[in-house]
Amino acid sequence: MTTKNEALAAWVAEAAELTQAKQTVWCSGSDAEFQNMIDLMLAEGTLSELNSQTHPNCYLHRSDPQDVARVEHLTFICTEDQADAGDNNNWMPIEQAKQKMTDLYRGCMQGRTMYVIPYCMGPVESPFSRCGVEISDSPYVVANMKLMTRMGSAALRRIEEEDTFVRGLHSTGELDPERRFIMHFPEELSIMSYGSGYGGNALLGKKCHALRIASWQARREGWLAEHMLILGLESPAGETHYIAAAFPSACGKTNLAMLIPPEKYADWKIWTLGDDIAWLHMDEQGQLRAINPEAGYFGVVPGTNRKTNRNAFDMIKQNTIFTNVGTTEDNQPWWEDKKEGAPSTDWKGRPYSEDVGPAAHPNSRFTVSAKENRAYSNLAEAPEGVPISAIVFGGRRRELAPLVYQAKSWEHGVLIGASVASETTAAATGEVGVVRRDPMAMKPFCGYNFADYWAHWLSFAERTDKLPQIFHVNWFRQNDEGEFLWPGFSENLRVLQWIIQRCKGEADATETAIGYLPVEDGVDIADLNIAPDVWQSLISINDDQWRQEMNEFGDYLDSFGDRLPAGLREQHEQVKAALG
Ligand code: SAT
Ligand code: MN
Repeated sequence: MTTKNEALAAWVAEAAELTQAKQTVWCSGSDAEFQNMIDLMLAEGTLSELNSQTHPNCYLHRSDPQDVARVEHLTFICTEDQADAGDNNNWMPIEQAKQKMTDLYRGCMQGRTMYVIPYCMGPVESPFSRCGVEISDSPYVVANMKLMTRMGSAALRRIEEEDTFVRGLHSTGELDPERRFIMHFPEELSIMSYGSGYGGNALLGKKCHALRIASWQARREGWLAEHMLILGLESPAGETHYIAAAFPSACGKTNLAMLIPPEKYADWKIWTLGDDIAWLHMDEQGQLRAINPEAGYFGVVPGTNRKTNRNAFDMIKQNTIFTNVGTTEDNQPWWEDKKEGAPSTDWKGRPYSEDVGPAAHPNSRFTVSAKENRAYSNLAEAPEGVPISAIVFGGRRRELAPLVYQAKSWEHGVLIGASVASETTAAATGEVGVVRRDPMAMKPFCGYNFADYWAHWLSFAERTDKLPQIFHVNWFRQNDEGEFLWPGFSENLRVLQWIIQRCKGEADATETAIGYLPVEDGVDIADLNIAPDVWQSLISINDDQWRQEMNEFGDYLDSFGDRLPAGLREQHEQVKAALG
């Protein structure tokens, strides 16, 4: 196979010449091709089969131990003008970045196969979808892209019709952290990635395209590319409301998107549309609609069990690629908090021993097609997407942020989104557990200056009066002993119910300086055994702490200088004034 698109053919030829690949293979996206990749990796030893009785079609990939997470310090946005990338991104001049990457790519695929992977982010028939082509020398990337995107011939046909696509060149290189870069060139819709085989660094359709490049495209074209799950909440009466929620990596987006209601609410239902990325467009009626550009899940494995996420737990029992988990004696995958079985081998392939570290890497992952999820919404493939009633922001905060609060307006909601801060997780290399600013959970993923991004968010208020309500949640409050104050997981349904009631104007709330909070009996917790003082602390705010927070946040906003939109500054002033 090749292509009738000349620009694509020329770029592929150029890459083959530069990398000196032994051969070029165009990926069709067929099941047979997927199986070929699996067989190839099994033969190479980069993949091993797991217990086929308990886990049919499940495989384990052990990555290089130094290549287990996104590398934010090696990720760059390269634009003509540095200010367009903003202080929120690492920046390198375009020519310098290209030179660096060209030097790395030169001859890097000698003796190797170069795969050309056409893909479509979003349903192939959706006007909101966008296509790309990833060139990679990694069969692991081909197999994962097959599970994570609409990959192959149908995407190529669309590319040939549209004549526009995002170009991503990837090589695993030597996996040397000193020779690893993830470069983005939003002005020319291209990505260059070298030296890592890890998900967010190597599956270029995901964070590189669907967030960093897409956020740039979205600003130009008047839509939003966000780090959000999408779920549908169906009431016993059969009424479904759709919610998009942004949390930083490894803060429970997958768990929330697949939530199984607690027993008391067994007649409610959550439908998954997406667990990581949402593309939001305004329709002709001024309603914000969302599609999930992805077709699979690249989820955090540790912590997944029958109780925390039964749907995921069952989903990953077949047709799943595991990366960096441990194994049991009978070769089943094993991870911390699985609550079943016992590890015998750790993620590095060594005999498991508690004192050497966890069996599964804390950022070990499963890759699986969304179709394997029994809660997959039948609207997940709808070209027009689903109407969004509420946007929810959240982070991991031991203290400060209450369980849930609602913005007073869209503009105030943008401020709330911009003020998201969260404890860091194992999803990126670096220290874990330190609070950092992560506006809209997009700190690692916004492909341009945050100040311009907030202005873009604010601009939606001028275009429609039907915008979703905006909320903030925090499932992670702790007491001094480090115990969680809120049970989380299934019980989060109760908070979602309050959110939808608020959207419908059916629930009372307490107005505070930071937004509307639930009244004492606003969220049904009667059967949850939460002490009254604990509940009070979950649904109230500490003015002193918030004054300090708003001062610190103000300094952060100041760091964006003149580019900061006046509307955001105003919102900040208002909250500060209300706190007194
Ligand atoms: O590594 S990924 O970017 O694919 C997952 C995540 O960190 O959210
Ligand atoms: Mn993510």
